[in-house]
Amino acid sequence: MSMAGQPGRPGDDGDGDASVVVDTKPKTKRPPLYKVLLLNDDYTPMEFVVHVLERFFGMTHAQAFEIMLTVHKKGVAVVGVFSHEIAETKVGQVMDFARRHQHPLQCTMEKE
Ligand code: TYC
Repeated sequence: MSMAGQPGRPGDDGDGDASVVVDTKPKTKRPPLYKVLLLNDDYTPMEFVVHVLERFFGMTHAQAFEIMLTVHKKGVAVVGVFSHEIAETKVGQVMDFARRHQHPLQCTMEKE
């Protein structure tokens, strides 16, 4: 008995010609985003953290102070979300700046 005219599998329109045109969606994927996190410690001065947030994350003084306080109270906060390359650059800038000023401030990134 012929199976023509009885579609079942994806791409099989049942006309018996074994069509392979299945995937018509453009499969472009958005690049993953990364959260940049600032960690609390007992030694880095609050004003230094505020300055870091203004300087490297474009925050106003008020925004920077608020985020700094969140980190101080909660232990960690997301300070921005970026592409992998930009996130890596920000983390590097913060870590380098903190090291040059001999503060133990830690900045990391994680996939969103
Ligand atoms: N806890 C620090 C202090 O009391 C301030 C601080 C805030 C440090 C945020 C790091 O990411 C940080 N001086």
